[in-house]
Amino acid sequence: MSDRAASSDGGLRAACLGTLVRCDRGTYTVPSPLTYPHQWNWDSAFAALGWLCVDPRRAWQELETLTGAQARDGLVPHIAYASPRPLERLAPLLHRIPSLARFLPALVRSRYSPSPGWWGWLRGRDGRLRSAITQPPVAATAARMLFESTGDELAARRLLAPLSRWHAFLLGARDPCGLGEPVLIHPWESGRDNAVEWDAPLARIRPAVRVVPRPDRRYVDAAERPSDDHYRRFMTLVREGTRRGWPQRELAASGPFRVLDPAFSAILARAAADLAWLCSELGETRLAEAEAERGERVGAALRARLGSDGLLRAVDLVTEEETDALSCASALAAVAPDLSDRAVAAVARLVTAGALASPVGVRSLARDDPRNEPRRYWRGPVWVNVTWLCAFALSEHGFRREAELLRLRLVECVRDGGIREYFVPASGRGLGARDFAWTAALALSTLAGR
Ligand code: 9WN
Repeated sequence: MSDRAASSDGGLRAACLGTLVRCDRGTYTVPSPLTYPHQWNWDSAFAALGWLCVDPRRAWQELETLTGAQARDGLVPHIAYASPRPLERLAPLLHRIPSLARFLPALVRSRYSPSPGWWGWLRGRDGRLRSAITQPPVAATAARMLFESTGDELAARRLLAPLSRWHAFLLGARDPCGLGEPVLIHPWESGRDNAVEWDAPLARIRPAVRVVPRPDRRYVDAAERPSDDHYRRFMTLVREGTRRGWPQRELAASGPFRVLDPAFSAILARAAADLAWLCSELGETRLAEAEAERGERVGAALRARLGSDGLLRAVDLVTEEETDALSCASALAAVAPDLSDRAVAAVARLVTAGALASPVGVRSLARDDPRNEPRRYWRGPVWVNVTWLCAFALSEHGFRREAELLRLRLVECVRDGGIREYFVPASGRGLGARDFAWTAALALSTLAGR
């Protein structure tokens, strides 16, 4: 399939389905076969919405597999690694023998960096190797959508406890000072790795890791990926966390990188409210109350720090300074259920006609920001999941016309730019990984009128 997906809706649907099938690993979906060969957290929630259009059983399975990788403390990891290949199976053993440990990079070289050893060979409930950080908790909202469409009580019930434990972790260990929002301890947790908001907090991290494996650049142009300087700091944070044994509460209270991300918080506020609804539909009153309380707590924290322009911004907790950047995080804040009309109207303007608007969807960074790089990852391009979440948020708040406009732009974007990872805002050219699962899944869902 060429990068240009298809000219008709039917053709586009078929192309998207083709991508989902190529990313399917039976019980979970990889974000992209070449660039991201494992299971990622929010990617799977979006993939589930794509599967819902063609195979609802497979959609539920996606979320169940995701929560299977949960850690004992409730964290659902940002990556659950695919079963190691035969040679890779030796890696945890070799790691213990110093003279052999140097052969490790050669064994795990070909797939993705960081490999599981960087995190200290951690395992989830289901035995899979996993990372030690999390990602935006979209899964409960996806579960609610699956339930509304399929009514499958058995499948929904299996997710209630793990999702609730994850939310409890985010507002427990990850909120040691009672701010009402989870503290993110690595830029990867935001899902917007090299966003400009993280430049200042990352600048304080002295890069202790000098040589970083970059298999990501085998398939994607270096100009479209985070820089080496970013990667040295990302990996330094990982190495340091592993050296300390990942004390989640301590890292959130006094670690070297600590931020509040309005996008992550808003997604959690919505997820908790959706899980409360699901629990109450299934008669789980105690869980429903706990989740409703969590959702309200995050919502109140967000409302309390709305800016004078009606928008929310990221906070660097080490300096207690708010970022000066206007990024898609401010737009994604509208995903929170209880925001004032004024706040939602500010977002609606911003994404349809303001600094984040483009003909192909919502920009990751304001058009006139001097740091804007239209080709570089989260520093300018349009991402389909962001446009989709903004459309969803606006429609939930009753801004139907604006939501519809974003949906039209999303479909045009994928039809013309291909099933790629992200897109140049002005031209719509598709960039980054090919055969990108959430682009396919969310285009399918939008075409289905969901
Ligand atoms: C690090 C898988 C993930 C997405 C993130 C996106 C990118 C990883 C990377 O890919 O991050 O987690 O290697 O760049 O930023 O949002 O979940 O698609």
